[in-house]
Amino acid sequence: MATISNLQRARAAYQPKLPKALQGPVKAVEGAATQSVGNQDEIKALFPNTYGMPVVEFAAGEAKEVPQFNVGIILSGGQAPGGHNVISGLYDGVKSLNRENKLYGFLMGPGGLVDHKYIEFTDELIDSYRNTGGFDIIGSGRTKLEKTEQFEKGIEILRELGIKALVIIGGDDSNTNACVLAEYYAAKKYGVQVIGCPKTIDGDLKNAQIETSFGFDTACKTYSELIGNIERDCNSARKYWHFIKLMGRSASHIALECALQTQPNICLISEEVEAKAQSLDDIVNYIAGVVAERASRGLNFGTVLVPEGLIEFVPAIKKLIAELNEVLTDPATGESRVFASAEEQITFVKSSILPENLAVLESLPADVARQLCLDRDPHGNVQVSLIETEKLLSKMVASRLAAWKKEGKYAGKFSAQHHFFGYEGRCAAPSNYDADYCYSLGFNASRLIANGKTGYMSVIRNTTAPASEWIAGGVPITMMMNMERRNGAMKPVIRKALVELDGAPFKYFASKRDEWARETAYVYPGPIQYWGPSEVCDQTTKTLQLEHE
Ligand code: FBP
Repeated sequence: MATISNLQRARAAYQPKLPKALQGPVKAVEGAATQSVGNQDEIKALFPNTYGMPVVEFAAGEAKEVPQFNVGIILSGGQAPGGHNVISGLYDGVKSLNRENKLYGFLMGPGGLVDHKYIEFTDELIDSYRNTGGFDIIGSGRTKLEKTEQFEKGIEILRELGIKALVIIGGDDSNTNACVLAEYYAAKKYGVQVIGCPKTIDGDLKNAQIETSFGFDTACKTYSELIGNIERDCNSARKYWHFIKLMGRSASHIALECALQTQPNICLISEEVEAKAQSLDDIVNYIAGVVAERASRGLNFGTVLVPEGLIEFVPAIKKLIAELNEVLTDPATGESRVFASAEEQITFVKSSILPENLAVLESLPADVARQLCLDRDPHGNVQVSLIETEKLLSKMVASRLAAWKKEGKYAGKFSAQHHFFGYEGRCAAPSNYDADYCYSLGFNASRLIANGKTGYMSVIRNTTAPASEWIAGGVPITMMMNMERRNGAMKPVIRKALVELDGAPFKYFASKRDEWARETAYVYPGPIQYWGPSEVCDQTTKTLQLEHE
């Protein structure tokens, strides 16, 4: 057990705010029947028991006696600030309905359910994790919960512990699996409800019903603090170009939000690269052009933000990755093919893909090509966080500038520093926004459970308003689904939200970026503040503010 810091001790006393509707007894107000966002017939056929359910909103209701029940919770996937507050909110919510209710946590992710590894939460344990970052209270994992055998192993322990409902905290893939599990248990009439909760620092689990995934706010503020510090160093020494890669897997929400907060010289947006069908060469020319223009005015320094997933969005590389995903999946089992060695896997890949994709693969630096051919996460995603795009780009920019120098087009100095911010922000102590939002999501889940809901995501909306005006309720997960090709087959999945090029956050950025490239217009946001003026402590992300304007 780590020693408790003074900040953690002081922060433990913070009582997260709840929406007004959740401050007393609630009644569920149900809307009309819903439809999935795409492929309605297929999704309906796959989810006959959980399709079409209404959106639910909680309003003040009458106090009712609720029979004793137990709940289980799982943290799934990458860490995101606020996970402990979802658990403490759920714990307080469940206990407020009946002090005898119990909350169990399955250890190290969905695998804990399958392997029957769990703990029971106590007041003491919960109190020592309130308003802290991390997922270490029970740990997290990326085991995919998708097979009948796993669901059956799960029901054994759920029955043994008398668990009536399971809350799964995860991103789009984990919530998709939560929905499949809800459907399975409903079809089998096992009497166990499943509720999802929107987590991911990536910010890509959002739609008409979900304003933001939790953790995005704190992670972006943490990265922006670091970027601001680098910008200030950069503007003090005036001798380096800093290439900063930011996590976010596919979507560029984190890079965009950090750009809005810190006003760097360059921020690449993967979705724009794809929409404009840009090649790596186009991107390198753009960066080198900005470097050369600033150099012509004696400014041999700057900052470049690079979204983690960039490489996947360069159309030629995207085609290559799509084919790699196909050939690396065994069509008989739908699982990843198994090879005796990495070399055998690479040889197999090279002999199986189309000549034009092989040419793209071979044009990439050897380490990047190798990375693309090898590791996948359990959901079949390329592990983009392992690809050093920031170094790849700066190397290519350096050689472009050297060529321009020979041609007499450039006479500056180019010296690069590299950074990758990802893990630095995922376990930060939650901002006031995430502390309140997560606590509310967890507390709200207890009300969805008490109202007998299954296959729902816990949802809190209107979060740019003061917390008391937030709207609490639930949305059927099937409503967010469509069919997409995954690992060589069509699968029902929650649609991932990428940066919208006609959305307000990107449009604002696009209107400013030329000025930010030329001028040194840096903003230094400083560290997250927990106490002090509201305009310093309680601001939501710029993304959310612009989306709500
Ligand atoms: P989740 O979507 O599971 O929340 O994870 C997000 C993320 O942090 C990505 O930004 C990153 O690409 C990935 O996890 C890294 O995964 P790992 O923790 O397994 O290295």
